[in-house]
Amino acid sequence: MQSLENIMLITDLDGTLLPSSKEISAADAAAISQFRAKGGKFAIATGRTLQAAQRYINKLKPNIPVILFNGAAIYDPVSEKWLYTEKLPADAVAVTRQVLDAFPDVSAEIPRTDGTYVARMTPYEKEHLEICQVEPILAEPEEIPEGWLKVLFAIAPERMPDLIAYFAAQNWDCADFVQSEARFYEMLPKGATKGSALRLYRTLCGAENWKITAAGDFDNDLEMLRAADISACPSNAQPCVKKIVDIQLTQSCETNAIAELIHHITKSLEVHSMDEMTKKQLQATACRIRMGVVEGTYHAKSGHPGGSLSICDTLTYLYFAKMHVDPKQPEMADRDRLVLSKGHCAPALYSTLAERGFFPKEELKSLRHIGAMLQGHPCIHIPGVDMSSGSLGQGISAACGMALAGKLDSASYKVYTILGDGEIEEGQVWEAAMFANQYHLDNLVAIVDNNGLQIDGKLSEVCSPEPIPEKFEAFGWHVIRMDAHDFDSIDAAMQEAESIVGKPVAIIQKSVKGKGVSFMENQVGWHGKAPNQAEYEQAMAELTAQLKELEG
Ligand SMILES: Cc1ncc(C[n+]2csc(CCOP(=O)(O)OP(=O)(O)O)c2C)c(N)n1
Ligand SMILES: [Mg+2]
Repeated sequence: MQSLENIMLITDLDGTLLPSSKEISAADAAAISQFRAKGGKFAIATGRTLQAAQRYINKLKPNIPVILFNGAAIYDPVSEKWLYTEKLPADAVAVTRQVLDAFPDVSAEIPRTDGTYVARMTPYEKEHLEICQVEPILAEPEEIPEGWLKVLFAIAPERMPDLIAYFAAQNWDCADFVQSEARFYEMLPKGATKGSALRLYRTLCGAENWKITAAGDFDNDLEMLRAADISACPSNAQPCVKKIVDIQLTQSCETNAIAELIHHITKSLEVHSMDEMTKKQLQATACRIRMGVVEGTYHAKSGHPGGSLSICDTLTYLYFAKMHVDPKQPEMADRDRLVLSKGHCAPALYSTLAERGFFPKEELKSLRHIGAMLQGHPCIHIPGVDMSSGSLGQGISAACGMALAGKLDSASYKVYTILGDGEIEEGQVWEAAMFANQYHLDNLVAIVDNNGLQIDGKLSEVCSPEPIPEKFEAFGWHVIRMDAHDFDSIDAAMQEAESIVGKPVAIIQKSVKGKGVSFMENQVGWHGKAPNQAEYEQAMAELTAQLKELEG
């Protein structure tokens, strides 16, 4: 069991952790307490004031700062200090006055760090204060000192559309406006959301390297869910929330959804990290696969060694530690599939398949020879090759089709596809990305080999597709960053990919083109050129030395 040291869970209160009774269930409380006891970092992110959240803070004992006022403040309950507050501008007074005048049935609650002010008491506001157990200070907007953290307007749910339409017609620019519950409409400091607070949180609270899981159910949680590494929602969440999260919990806020989420988090960490022995074996296998790449391209007197060498560790992990394949039954129906979308890197795929036993290694020496089995780009007739490829951009589309077929057949297999970072300049890739999102292809993992080089130059100079992670995120994918030459990183990324439900996964792997052969590393000249005899001998000598060290 991995420690929960760098694992953070931040949850919304109302509608996510809190059921309609507003009492935290014993099951949720126990799960949170165990999570903290194992070193996990627990926080809440709520639209509530400190006063209104205090009893939950007392009960749950967050061991890290919490987000209050819908993101307008970060408060440390351990030191009892405000770490950050964002306040409304002076114009908020006039806005509040105008709304109170236009809607005789609306109330306005104005929290400051020193307490909660209420301008006009209504039955809805009264009920809210009672639920939150807050003692208000009654005052007219003009009498309330500045330092307003937000304004919460409460109105009957059936009147909410009128209130929203009124705000929309005014087009006020001095603040942001969001509905946070059926009865509540909030005016917040511009740009302050639970998401902006969570992004700030990473630097302010030393959370840069923490893996953050966020849970929420409502519109005002969307930004926070997007800013987290993993996002989850209870089954009662709004459709717009369900659409963007990584994990849709089966339980609702009434039936211990957070306990379910904590179980999910701890379970996903139970998969122990790879032992040193396994890692060394994989490193040695990757080294032998690299030798096959050099062997193949040398004998072919052509081919693509650079981009082949950058994916050898990933292919090794997939074929030797992850994918369900059987070299004796290459067409087994429930096998996991791999589509090498960057088909020019066939030497790496062939070498991996040969190493795994799909065909004799001897075949590598006839790579690209007339009449030989192994042609310059993957061909579906070769044992172990799941799709012909080579025309950049097409492989991912084929992979989407396979994944959709898997879904329609309720099949258990996963589909992996490897793309080049230059390849994703092709528009077709983004059509496929859109499609995978549309059909929730969570059985599809696209790995982008981000080696920074294209056919004849740096991506940044040819046509940059950066920022790659953000682009996939914008297309609705769950994104994982990976170091392509570190098996711990590969292992963690692939396990995370496995845990994602409802979304396709993009793994952006930082890699070195030509990895493993010193004079080929990061050299664009080795994109599509074979080594001559002297270069072949040097490359093989280097890889043999690496292998000896790993096996020694
Ligand atoms: C549609 C299409 N256009 C052009 C090519 C020629 N081509 C082969 S590889 C390559 C560059 C690909 O760069 P990248 O995807 O970054 O590959 P890697 O660096 O991984 O080798 C190009 C333009 C092709 N195979 N298909
Ligand atoms: Mg590249």
